Amino acid sequence: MSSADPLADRAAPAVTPWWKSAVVYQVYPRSFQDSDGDGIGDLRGVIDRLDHLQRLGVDVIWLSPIYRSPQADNGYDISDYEDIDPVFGTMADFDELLDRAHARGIKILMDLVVNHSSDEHPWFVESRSSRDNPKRDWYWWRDARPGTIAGRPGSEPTNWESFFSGSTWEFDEQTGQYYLHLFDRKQPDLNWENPEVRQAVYAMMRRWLDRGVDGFRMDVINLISKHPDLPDGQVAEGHTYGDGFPFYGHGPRLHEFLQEMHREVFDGRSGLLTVGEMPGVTPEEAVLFTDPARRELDMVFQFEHVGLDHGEASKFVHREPDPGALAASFTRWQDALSDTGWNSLYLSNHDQPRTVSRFGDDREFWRESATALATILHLQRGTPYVYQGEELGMTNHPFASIDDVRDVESLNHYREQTDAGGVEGDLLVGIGRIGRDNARTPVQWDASPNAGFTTGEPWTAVNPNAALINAEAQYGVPGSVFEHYRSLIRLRHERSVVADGTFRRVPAGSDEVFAFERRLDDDVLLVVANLSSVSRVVQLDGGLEPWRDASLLLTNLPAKTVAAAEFAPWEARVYAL
Ligand code: TEU
Repeated sequence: MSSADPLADRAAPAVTPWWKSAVVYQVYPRSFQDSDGDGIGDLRGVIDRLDHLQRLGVDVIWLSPIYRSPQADNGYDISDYEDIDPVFGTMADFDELLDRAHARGIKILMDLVVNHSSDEHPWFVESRSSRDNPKRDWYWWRDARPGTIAGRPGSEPTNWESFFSGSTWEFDEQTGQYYLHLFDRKQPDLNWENPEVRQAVYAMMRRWLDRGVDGFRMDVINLISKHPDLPDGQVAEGHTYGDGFPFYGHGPRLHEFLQEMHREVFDGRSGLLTVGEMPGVTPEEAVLFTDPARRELDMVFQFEHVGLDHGEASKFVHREPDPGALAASFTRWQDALSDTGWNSLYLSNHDQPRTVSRFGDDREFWRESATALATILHLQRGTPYVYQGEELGMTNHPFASIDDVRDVESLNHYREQTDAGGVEGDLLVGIGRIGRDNARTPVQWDASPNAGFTTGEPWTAVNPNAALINAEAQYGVPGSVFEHYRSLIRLRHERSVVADGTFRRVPAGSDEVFAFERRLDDDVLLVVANLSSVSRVVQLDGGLEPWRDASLLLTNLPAKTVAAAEFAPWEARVYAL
């Protein structure tokens, strides 16, 4: 940063922020625990399961949206930012959850979805009511492309493709204009150019903080600043629509908006956590967003490693990643944010397939791969996020028919592809492998009917392996996926080298062996994991010999001698000097 930069004078915080040694647990309330038998998880269900979270040892709950919503995108389409959807409970339930979590030393992070609202939000209802409504400019309204007839295919103001298939524009008959929706047509994009919009959002955020919440996970926050001219995007071969990302991703005013938000909402408050979800963010940009001196965000969710298996045409077309691609990607991010900024660490969330099915081997080495992946994630430098059920090794769901699919992204994709001649069997392969419904099957608590999730009819099917894979079967069982996660979380809390040490990848003779050293003064850890389903002889730079006197802090297989160079499939060892 040049010395002319006014921000350069601002001292970075002197104390280490609490979230550097914290682990966050994501609750997707709809699928976590149902308390009233309607088949949909709710806030009282979360309260009932706080014991599980405390036992696991997590510090923070990130609650996916529980606000009032038509549920077109399971709550990521909000019609009232300051009320609880009746399906999840009441504001009294929320306050009780907040109190009870706090009493156990667990913080609560709210999901903040302000790139767009629901089309049923009163702001949008007003905005669409007439061209001269005072809220017209709160959203992105545009005329049809010049020289075309409004409402016809091809007349959309830009050629951009929606994240959820089709155009990003929806024609509104009543006022004869189109509105922008980067996601579903029921999720119109808010116009952040309008200062009234920004102030309304900041005021809402302040009220949640005043209520006692501990921060926000900010949905697609890198999309809030659009290039005001909205230029057409490039159309890749075989695509109908253009790629608008260069014009709506990391737009010209993004840093300005985030700094303004920081001033208006977070200045003068402490103990909070902010994490921005940023599809398409590069390591260079991530450093800027998370440099404490710039006062934007604490950390971001990057997407590089969850895009490694996406094909050119779309995420539903599989691409086989190079061997070792996951470790290489993590290393790139560790290196990029080593001095300035901070990483968030995750393998899954409510938008991704299940970790062990995607990155591991859920057939032959289910337990081994689930625990190896957890080990390499949790022992990197950064703040780890656990997605509900990941700590149990939950797997992808065997979707047999499109009738089992619930997610708007998959259903829109299915509709678009069948219109173009695709057939169910073929489309289900992609949806089954990468679709978001995999992450949204109910949490498997025990071997009882519906896995203990509900006494009613679950809104989406329970995975048929629930009798084998469930929390009850793993509590207190040495070597279980759950107990392994517990040990990893405890390590982070107990050893400052895990939270604060430097990271250095150590070449180990194979791209699929992820070996790295963490170091804080004299405290040194070596993590070695075989991320493949074949045995490998590990050839560390300098060999394992220097570690002969080390202790094995943690393993996921019966311990061998410390210096044994042969690693079984998905074996992971953590050495301490
Ligand atoms: O997701 C944003 C996003 O870019 C993707 O992860 C998206 O879910 C999709 O899978 C891309 O193929 C966030 C939320 O996490 C997601 O649940 C919402 O549907 C979306 O924003 C819109 O709010």
